[in-house]
Amino acid sequence: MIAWKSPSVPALPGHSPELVLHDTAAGAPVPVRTGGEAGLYVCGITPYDATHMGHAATYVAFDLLNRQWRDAGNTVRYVQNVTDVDDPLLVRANETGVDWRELAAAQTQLFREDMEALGVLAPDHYVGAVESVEWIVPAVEDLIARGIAYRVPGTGGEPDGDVYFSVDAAADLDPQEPGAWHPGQVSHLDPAGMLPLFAERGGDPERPGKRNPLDALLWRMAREGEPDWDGGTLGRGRPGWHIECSVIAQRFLPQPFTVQAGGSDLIYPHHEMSAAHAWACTGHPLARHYAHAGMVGLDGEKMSKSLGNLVLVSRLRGQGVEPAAIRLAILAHHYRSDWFWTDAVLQQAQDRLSRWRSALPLAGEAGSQRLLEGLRSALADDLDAPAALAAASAWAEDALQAPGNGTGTDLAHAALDALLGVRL
Ligand code: 5CA
Ligand code: ZN
Repeated sequence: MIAWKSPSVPALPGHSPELVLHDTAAGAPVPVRTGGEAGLYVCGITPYDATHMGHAATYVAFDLLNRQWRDAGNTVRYVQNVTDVDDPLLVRANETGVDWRELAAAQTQLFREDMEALGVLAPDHYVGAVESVEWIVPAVEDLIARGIAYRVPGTGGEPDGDVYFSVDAAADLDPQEPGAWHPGQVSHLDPAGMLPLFAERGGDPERPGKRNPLDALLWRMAREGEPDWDGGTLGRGRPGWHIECSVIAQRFLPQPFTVQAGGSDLIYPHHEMSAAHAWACTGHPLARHYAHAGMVGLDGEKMSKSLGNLVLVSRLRGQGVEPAAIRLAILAHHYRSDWFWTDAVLQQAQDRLSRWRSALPLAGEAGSQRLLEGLRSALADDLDAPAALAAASAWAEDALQAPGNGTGTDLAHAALDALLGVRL
């Protein structure tokens, strides 16, 4: 699929230091060694409703990662998927009487417009689940042939032949190899901790015939009223969710690539299973590091399409809110923290933006150099956007109190644009 139009990124003098990033799998901040070539996969939307502030916060968070890497001199290869066929999308399409393809296309287009407005750098490969079916089928056939995946008989009117991934068989593959996947590698959960999350996040622990309740669906056989595709020896059907991201990442990125990212709701089972699938398919770890953004909520609950408590980026834009202010409101929170959207958060961001704008023409050379260094060191320290905003606000207050001659205006403008994605 086509992505969206990337904003230009101004060149800056010098480079950012090497990034230290909190790695969920390591459970600690770790130096991210890229060797000059970084690979990023950020899990994309399931396009059945418009982009809300939680999605926006996740994509802005990893946009900072992309920008930090580039400023540190890396070439970045960035891949994102669109889960353009999955249960929640089909349910919403049925409820509203809209064709699922039209729903997905319309919401994906709205997402593109939101990302472009927010100044998020576009992925190099933007790949739909539908487009990836032809790559998923041989991967699942191979897992069956090697005894890592198995078919489950139908019960209660379900068709025979849904294919599941055996987590136990995957865990037994070369367990001594460095980088071998083992259950809990990404999430650090034990089976008792996994079970409720698996059930809550699209899994089916109770499905009769599974070898382990935590085995994940790889291929769902065709059912009346659901779209299906040619599955070769699997039979007609559609892919499971985790294998979609795993196969797309395997196809468009080297293995292991640098960072697999998404919101913290994806740690288990999605990223745990994507990593397991990749290890089982190729004998290589999926990614070197796993990074997760906190959950944004509204009125005391996680913002989610299923709860319906949404602040939509497109609605705010429609009300005339400037996208740069939305971006600053997001950046006022550390990407790993959970936080709630409020009107006050947006007001603060708008005030901050206008303060920076008043300061810009007054900026002196030395102050803008300090700003650049402040932004760089904040971002290199686990993408600490609040610290970066504090550095920028200190820069603005200095310039307003002791106006310079504008010799730092261009540098400050470029630094805030390139590193924070905020164009004054
Ligand atoms: N299509 C899958 C990923 S393959 C999916 O989770 N889609 S989604 O539309 O539900 O979410 C898109 C991205 O936004 C994911 O990275 C998800 O982790 C993140 N996300 C969802 N809700 C929130 C929230 N309330 N706060 C922060 N991030 C969120
Ligand atoms: Zn994903």
